[in-house]
Amino acid sequence: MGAMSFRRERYIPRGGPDGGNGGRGGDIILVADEQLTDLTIFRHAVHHKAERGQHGEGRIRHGRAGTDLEVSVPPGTRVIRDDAVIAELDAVGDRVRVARGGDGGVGNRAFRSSTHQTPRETVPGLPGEQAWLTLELRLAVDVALIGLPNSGKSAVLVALTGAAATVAPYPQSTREPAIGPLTDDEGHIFHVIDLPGLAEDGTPRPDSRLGQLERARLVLHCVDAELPEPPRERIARVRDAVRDRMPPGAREWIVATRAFSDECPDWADYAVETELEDGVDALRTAILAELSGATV
Ligand SMILES: Nc1nc2c(ncn2[C@@H]2O[C@H](COP(=O)(O)OP(=O)(O)OP(=O)(O)O)[C@@H](O)[C@H]2O)c(=O)[nH]1
Ligand SMILES: [Mg+2]
Repeated sequence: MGAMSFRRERYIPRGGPDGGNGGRGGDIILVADEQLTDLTIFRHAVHHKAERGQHGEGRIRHGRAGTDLEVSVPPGTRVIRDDAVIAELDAVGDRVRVARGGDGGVGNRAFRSSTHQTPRETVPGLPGEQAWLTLELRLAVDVALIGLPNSGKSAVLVALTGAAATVAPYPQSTREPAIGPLTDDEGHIFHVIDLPGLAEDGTPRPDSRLGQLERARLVLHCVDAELPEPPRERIARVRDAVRDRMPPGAREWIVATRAFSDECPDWADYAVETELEDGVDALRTAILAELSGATV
């Protein structure tokens, strides 16, 4: 708030206008904090309010600005306002201002001029911005497994990472994405995600979570080497389905499943026989080399 005040001092019988300006209110800033891994704290603390600015006072004392309020969120948080994504805080330390503090008021001293010696005008401070935000935690994803139903995505995830995922001899056995970790020699953890969601004909199912693909740096496209239908046609079908969601710059490797590594088909980059654990170590080593190289 601005202040209205006139200077009153003993030997200055008619002091000039001296009301200072009010301080502006604090902003609300979201900060990606590595200590957090989920959004559960927001279940208990829904409302966040930054400090208000201090009032201006006489003797041209301007009010102090309100302190900004920093709210910690886990890295990977996506901020949505009015159905639009306004920010993604992916890296530790990423920050975004989500609400501005209101401007402080203007004190009467600001209105003085040669013809206007005793201004009584003040402008009150404005309220700060209020916003309802939707926070969505996007899982950390480095490697995504995609492919037609029953192509061995879950089997490859389990073989590579030891994740507890459902592997079953019928299509669409996996409904929810499953995640497993891969750790390199220096202790960096990479996340491999099994992304089900394509129907038999390669079109995305309505409940597909393929949007998670957007964050992958490496896509492992699993293709069953034993099926009679030409693999290149199946590959093209899956590529058509995910084309819009392929992250720019991500690499795609074709992984033939139910195939031995020393007989890798010419349409594939790698071949694995997950039941016999053949080719799995070589694939894991190649993935880590690709990802570790990319982080330097
Ligand atoms: N022998 C052998 N069996 C495999 C291999 N890969 C997958 N399978 C089997 O094929 C079946 C399907 O594998 P999943 O890993 O469940 O396939 P998926 O792509 O996850 O399938 P959905 O989740 O249904 O889309 C399971 O019975 C696996 O054990 C492989 O390399 N060798
Ligand atoms: Mg599966």
